[in-house]
Amino acid sequence: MKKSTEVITRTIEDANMQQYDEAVSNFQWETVEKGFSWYGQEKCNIVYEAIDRKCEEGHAGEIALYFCDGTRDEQYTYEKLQKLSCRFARGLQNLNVEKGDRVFIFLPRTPEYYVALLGAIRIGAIGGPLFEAFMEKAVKDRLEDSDAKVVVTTKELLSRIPLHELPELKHVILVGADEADPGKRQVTYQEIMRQDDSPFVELVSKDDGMMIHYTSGSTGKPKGVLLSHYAMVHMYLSGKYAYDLRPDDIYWCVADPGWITGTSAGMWAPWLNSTPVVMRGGRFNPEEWYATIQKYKVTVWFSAPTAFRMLMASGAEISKSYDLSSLRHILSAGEPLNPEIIKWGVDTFDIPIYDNWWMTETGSTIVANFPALPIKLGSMGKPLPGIHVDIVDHIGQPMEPNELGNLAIKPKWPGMMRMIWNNPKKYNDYFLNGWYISGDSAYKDEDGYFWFEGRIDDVINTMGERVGPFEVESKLVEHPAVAEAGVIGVPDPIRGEVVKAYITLRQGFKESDELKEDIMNFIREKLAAHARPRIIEVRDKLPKTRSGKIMRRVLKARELNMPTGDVSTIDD
Ligand code: 6R9
Repeated sequence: MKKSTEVITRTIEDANMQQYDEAVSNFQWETVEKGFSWYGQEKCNIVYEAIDRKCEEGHAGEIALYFCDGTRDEQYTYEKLQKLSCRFARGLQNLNVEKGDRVFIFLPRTPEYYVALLGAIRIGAIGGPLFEAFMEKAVKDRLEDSDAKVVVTTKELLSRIPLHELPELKHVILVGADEADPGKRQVTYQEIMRQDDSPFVELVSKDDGMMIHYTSGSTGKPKGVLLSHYAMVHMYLSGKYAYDLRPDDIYWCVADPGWITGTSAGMWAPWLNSTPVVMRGGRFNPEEWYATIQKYKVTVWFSAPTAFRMLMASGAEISKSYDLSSLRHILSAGEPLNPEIIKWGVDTFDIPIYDNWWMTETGSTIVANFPALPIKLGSMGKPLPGIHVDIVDHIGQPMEPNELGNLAIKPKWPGMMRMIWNNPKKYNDYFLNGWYISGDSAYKDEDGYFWFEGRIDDVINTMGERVGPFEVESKLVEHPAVAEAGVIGVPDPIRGEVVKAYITLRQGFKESDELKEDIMNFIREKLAAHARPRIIEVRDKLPKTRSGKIMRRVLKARELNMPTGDVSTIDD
């Protein structure tokens, strides 16, 4: 185990949480609940707490959202977000959208994304955030599995929604379009927004569904992870303790709202903490990223190791030509944060980068390097107060310090998923002997710090995004040249891992660079750009179990020159 012994002891002065041990020992979720207006009552709504309450408590005119994308440059107060989302909510009601219905958002990173999500959740509907880069198959799987009633999208993205295969999808709301074709179940955003903007909100039960985020496992289709309104308690606390957010901060979380980090850490945590949010459209670009920090005087910046590595690779010259002195601290999540990146962070910005470990299923941060703690470089930190995390073995028994095992969490914590949509079996598979099993292997040292080791299953983490190998394999074999496919993640210095596909070819096809290129593009165009294999290796045959299942474990072991382990079930 590559255990770094380096420690950064400097902490944030006046951090929201000053003493970690004290916060843990005195902790009660009820104390956190008392800060919410619904305390002691059964009904609530996260949109009311995040937006409306700010308006009622005298902050209506304060900026909640700054947005720029090169063409638009806009600011939204809490009041403006309230009014816009009330209009949208009424527009949905006019379409007979009801509490519990699934409303999906398939838009580029723009303020309309948030308006639609807030509007849907405002009436008790379940918001389904989708990533703009998803292609037809990925979109269809998600809309179909969730029986989505509405999708909010643009004309450009429309071609990726196979309407004829989605009979339950009743309405397509088109943002930025002048007209819509009712015969194709379309209605324009303007039409939807032609409503009264007076404040209203549907209160729902704390356990009612709030958002459904799809995420990849190692087998089968993507899983619809349902979070409840009660997750707000957790998101608020992560914002306060782990992200150390305050009302006078300017906070920029670069994650797309199509991923959990973009919603939970990107909008709910800051707004629940009255912290204004920066949203930037467009793609990664070092100059523009640094320019964004300079332009808005960003104080807290949340990004991911892949992005830090790309910035690091772009060189110190670029970073030096911008004024980045507004930054108080930086946050990271999604993949292992290497010690080199933290050191680069200290060199470049003169502040630490704080790691956060969590998953779509956990709703919000679970383990973090809190500003109140010394950072052990390479470690993910310690559990959020109020959450019991441990390392357990294969039968769910807690292990000794420094023993490698399953990173596990004691249910239920407030942000915990409430179900896997339509799939109680997949949901139950997460639990063992009273523990939630994360699928990550890790160990805990004698000081209670957690250290990440790897995934236990075959899930690939490329650029901080989860890619299910099965999804890619299923799409690969739809290509006319591909007979069989096995997909694994292989280490990459910038992206963490990249997708590598082993394939066998159908009769009549010959291996060539053009063919490989064509197969890569096929995945990019049909599934998603981030799922595209960057390496394709053609084989005569693939290692399989006798039941015909391709053994990714064997492919991976060969790739990494590691022992292949138990191959007793291999075919030949
Ligand atoms: C928030 C998010 C979850 C998986 C998780 C783990 C990996 C997340 C990490 C990390 C090492 C960290 N992961 N944070 N690995 N260090 N700080 O990323 O959710 O997309 O569901 O991915 O990402 O493997 O199991 P999600």
